[in-house]
Amino acid sequence: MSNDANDTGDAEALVEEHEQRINDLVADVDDPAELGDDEDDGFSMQLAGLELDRRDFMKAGAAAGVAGAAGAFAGCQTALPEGKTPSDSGGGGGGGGSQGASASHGHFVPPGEKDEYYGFWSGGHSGEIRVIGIPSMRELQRIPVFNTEPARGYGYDDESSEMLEQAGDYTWGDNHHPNLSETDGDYDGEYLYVNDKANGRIARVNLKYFETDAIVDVPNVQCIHGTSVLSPDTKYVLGNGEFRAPLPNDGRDVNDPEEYTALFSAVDPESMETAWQVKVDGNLDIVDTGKEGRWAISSCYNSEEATEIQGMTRDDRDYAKVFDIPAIEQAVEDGNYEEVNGVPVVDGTRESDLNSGDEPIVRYVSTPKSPHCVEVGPDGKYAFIAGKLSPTVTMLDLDMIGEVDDPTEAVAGRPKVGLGPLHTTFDGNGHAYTSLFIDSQVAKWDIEEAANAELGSSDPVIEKQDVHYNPGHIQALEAMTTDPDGEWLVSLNKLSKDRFLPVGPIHPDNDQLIHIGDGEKEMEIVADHPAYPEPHDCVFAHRDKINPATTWDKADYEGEKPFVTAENSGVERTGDSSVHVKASSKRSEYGMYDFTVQEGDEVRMTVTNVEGVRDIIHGVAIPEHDVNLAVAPQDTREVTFTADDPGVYWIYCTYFCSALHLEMRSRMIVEPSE
Ligand code: K7E
Ligand code: CUA
Repeated sequence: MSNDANDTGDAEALVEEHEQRINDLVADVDDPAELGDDEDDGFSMQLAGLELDRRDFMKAGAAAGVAGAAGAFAGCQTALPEGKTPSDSGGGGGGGGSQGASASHGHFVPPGEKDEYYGFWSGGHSGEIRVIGIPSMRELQRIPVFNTEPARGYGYDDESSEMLEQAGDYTWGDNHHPNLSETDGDYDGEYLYVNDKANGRIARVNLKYFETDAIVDVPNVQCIHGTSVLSPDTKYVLGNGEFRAPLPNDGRDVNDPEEYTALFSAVDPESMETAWQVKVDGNLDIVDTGKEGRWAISSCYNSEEATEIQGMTRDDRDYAKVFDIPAIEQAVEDGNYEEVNGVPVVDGTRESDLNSGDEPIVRYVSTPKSPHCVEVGPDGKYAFIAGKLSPTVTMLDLDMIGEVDDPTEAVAGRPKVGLGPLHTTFDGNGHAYTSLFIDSQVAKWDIEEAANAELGSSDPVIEKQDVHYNPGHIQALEAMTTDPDGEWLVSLNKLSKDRFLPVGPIHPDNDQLIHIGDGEKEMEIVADHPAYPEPHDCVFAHRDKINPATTWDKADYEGEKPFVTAENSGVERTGDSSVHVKASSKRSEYGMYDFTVQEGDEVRMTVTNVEGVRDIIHGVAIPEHDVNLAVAPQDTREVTFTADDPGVYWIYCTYFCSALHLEMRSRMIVEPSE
């Protein structure tokens, strides 16, 4: 591509080429034979000769955004909610715009009032979890997970930096799928688990403190993509190792596709250790589980098992894989595994012994090529597998999957919903909502009607809502429980293009709040919400199910760290070149006005916030030593550093804690060694 921004010729050619590629892929898949016996549905012809309609502009717009020529299409694609003028949506952004639209569906939360739902957003390659109130869409908190975060001292105090170090010592992660722990199929408010696609890790966030408390670097996998807790009681946290690689991946066999494999991993939610893994054919993408603890369903692409990207979309079919969890546990118990890097690895490839009998540990269900997401509906009857390159969603009957000889007989429906279906969510009232990446729409459809209709029929589709632009995940209130709440749906749109004030070439995403009610009325977009790149998924829990602490509970760290008061503040020499500095903190002073150490000392510093009042945080910053703590009421934090340079250093508090906050200081004196 040319560097000249005005030279759009190349950009247009790129767009065209990109579009052509999508068309080829989509058209490839649309063999009506795969979609049932209804030869008259005619949609393969329709797709082969796509007319130039709105969705083409959407599609071109998506590609053009990538090619840097979005402006050329901007005028064609803004479909505003009824009754809205462009200035309504353009001027408001978050706050003002929200207020204006609230007249219709009360998502505006007045000052002093609270949201009804917690939303937990993955932060993508920012590595964090974001807590956003629903329906206001106000950002309430950020929970650092795979990243460091100065405002919370995360990655600066000893405990969190050691945790990050032990989990591979990477400086970032790419989290996509936040999952709340469950008891009896409902959120229990204890933990949130999230993947790191970039480095093959799974982390746990403690929801008492909204803080990451464990990270496991899952052995033998490069990348964990799909992640789900096993319903109904969080027996495991399951992770899809997406990328195929030789096992073990030690430099041998790099050119031997036969030796490449993908691994499905189960992590114990308490010990956060990898319990077992299953070797499978094809790549693993997204996973969800049935509601009864038996089935986990993963989407899979690259059944071709190509080691180069072109080969991965060669064939027309891929699979969904259905893991029989108790059968896998039995295989592990029977010793039917090979141990690799300390983890039992069970062979779940199609040809394996464990898959040859009547009760295979992994069932391979043929689907149209390159499916994307799997979501299981609230009643646990169907798994919904979005087609991505096929305009359909495949419904897999989980009551039947264990009963039939040929697992494709468990395909209960395959509605044609639109182009680029990626993710599906539920209102608990019999409707499914599927995001359409290419069409830039959300399609609402009737689940039972889809089960009764011919495969490939678009009759079950009730309504489509334009979104702005190109949605990935969509999520409705408590949609992953057995009892979704309906009312609100968020479409996590990858591109915002013209929806916000321009802020340079890297745009925010656009999370749109859509009113769905109980699903009986039309969908209505009520707010645009810019999102810092790049969230993928989110999960919503009613506020009654989450019970965060407002101050720390000393008992949670007793025996591990001291509780430092003004009385026991001071310096203690612990070795020839090591000291332990203990300091309390309260409004607005530390436990000592100064302390002295020797040049070259390793300083372990322990700071307790003795306040009993919520929201009074004290920070500890030591200039030129990279020291930064954030200590909440009743909490103790520790940091270890070396005092290398003689001199005087003013320690100060980083949280504005009182009128005398600026006076909250102490002095570290580093004496030169003789
Ligand atoms: Cu569709 Cu990683 Cu869930 Cu992104 S994945 S969109
Ligand atoms: Cu303590 Cu400011």
